[in-house]
Amino acid sequence: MAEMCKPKRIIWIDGSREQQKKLEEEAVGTGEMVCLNQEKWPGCFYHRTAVNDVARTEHLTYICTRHKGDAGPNNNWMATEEAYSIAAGYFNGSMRGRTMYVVPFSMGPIGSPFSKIGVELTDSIYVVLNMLIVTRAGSAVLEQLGPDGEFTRCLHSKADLDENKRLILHFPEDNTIWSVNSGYGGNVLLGKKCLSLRIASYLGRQEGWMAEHMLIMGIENPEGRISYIAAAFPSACGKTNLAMLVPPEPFRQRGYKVWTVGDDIAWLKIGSDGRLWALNPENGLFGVAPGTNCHSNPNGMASIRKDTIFTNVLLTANGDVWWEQGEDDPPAAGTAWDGRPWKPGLTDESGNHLPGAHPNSRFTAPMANCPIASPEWENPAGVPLTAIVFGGRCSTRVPLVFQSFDWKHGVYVGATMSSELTAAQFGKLGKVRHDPMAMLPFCGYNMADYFTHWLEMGERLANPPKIFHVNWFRRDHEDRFLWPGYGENLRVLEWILRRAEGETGAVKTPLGYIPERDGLNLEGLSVDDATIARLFAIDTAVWLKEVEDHRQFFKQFERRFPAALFAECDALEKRLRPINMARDMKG
Ligand code: SAT
Ligand code: MN
Repeated sequence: MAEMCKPKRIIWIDGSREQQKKLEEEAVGTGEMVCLNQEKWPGCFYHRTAVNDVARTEHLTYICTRHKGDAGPNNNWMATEEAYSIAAGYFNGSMRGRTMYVVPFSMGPIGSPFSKIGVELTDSIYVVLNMLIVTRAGSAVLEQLGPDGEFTRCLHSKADLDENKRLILHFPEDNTIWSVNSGYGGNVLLGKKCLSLRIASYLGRQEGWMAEHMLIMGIENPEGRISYIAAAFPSACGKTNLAMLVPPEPFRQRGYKVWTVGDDIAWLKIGSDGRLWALNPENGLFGVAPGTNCHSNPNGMASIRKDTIFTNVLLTANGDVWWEQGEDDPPAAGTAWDGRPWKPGLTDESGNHLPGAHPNSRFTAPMANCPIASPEWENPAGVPLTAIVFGGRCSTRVPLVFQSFDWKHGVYVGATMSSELTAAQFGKLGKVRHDPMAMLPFCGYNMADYFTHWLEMGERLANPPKIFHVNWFRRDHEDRFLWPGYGENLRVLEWILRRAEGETGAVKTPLGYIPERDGLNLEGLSVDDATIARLFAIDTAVWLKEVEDHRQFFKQFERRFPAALFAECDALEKRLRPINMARDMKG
């Protein structure tokens, strides 16, 4: 690789604080990072990416396999040899005059049977400093690897940051990732989405486990029993906030507590007890800054108080950072995410508001900073799941919460998830797209085979978690959210746990089970009956159209697609037909 990239020198990352400090100083020296006001932000730094490089570029992200069918219609595909050869052209001499850093890292606690090792070669000091936070990196990983252990080969070069030559390539058959001409998190911190989701999902299918785009949290009830939930939502739909939720007052008083295990990725394995166990392979948080404040996520705010890297937020002359819907009023002046001078109220030629922080600006913080990090978050065995929750951002159709009838139906509910696009991916904001299990951009193989794998996992689970769907984002006619969200979401999670543990009844609807009247604990919350009715309303005509849309979506996978999920379409359609509905309601 060094021969191809031609770096000036090579540095091995040992994971020591001394080396990290030296790299921080060097990055500040070259201007790649800015040292923030150390009184207010101890150990914190700032970085700005190129203006054309601020979110994952899904259209430049490829799964490279010998056969196109193995990547599936859910992925961009390139033939293995062609991909290597095009990218080699871009990598050729790309590190000239630069340092190549060798970053050995472990996803999952070093030595855990769950964990996977990778080695990332990169010419970006920013990548190194981020990897030191979001993964466990350094010499201890090499020791664990031994002389002939298997690892994911990760190569990254900023090259010229030329977006016309940007490629994020995954070679699952070779356990290899090549990323070139980008400097943005999800494209370049190769342990994260590239390894822990795309490559890991592929390995998981071969090895009988699953890699999922899920947060993991523990909920402790007043008796001190902790139950764990994993929840899949697309990027920028509130996974970090939910994972760190603060219980609403009446719950807090009764002794409810939340414990964060992970905020983005879960690796799921079947335990010897027949339950599904979840591990967070990451070591840090890579969260969206805008909207993060002491109301939306006080534990998130506490997590970024020190030793954090801020990317593409607003920077002030005195080393402070700011973002929209953050904690404080905007500063009188600063430098915006795109490097331009900024002041409050700034607009472009057409009068559009110009934000100081990019909507997808991020913080990178050690998980250990999180005040409610679960004592189990580094348990090499993971935590046992009571429930899996799917969710998306849907303004209209989808009820606040429903439970699937069984595992198979739950897989259908996950497979038919859709969500409105957010700033985390290039594309039109608000456009609705199918995003099965929130894995559309992250499944490293044909999703037809992925659904089959989900179904097979269910068959192997003697005690499967129950599967639910939530939607915090339903709106009224005036476009206002019907549900208050944030901490109040615990009310829904608490119902989910009671339901999963068989402690409460439910009402059967065509979509699944919903809470009985007074089933949700709404103590101390002023949501009227009419609002609750709207939150749970199911428009049959709309859902009948929706089933047809599910079928069309499934059809693109052709013959590889599992028939069991088409059967679920038929079953849902049948339940939605009025005559069946009347009978179901009675029975
Ligand atoms: O892809 S990132 O890891 O940069 C963030 C996300 O989209 O979830
Ligand atoms: Mn994510």
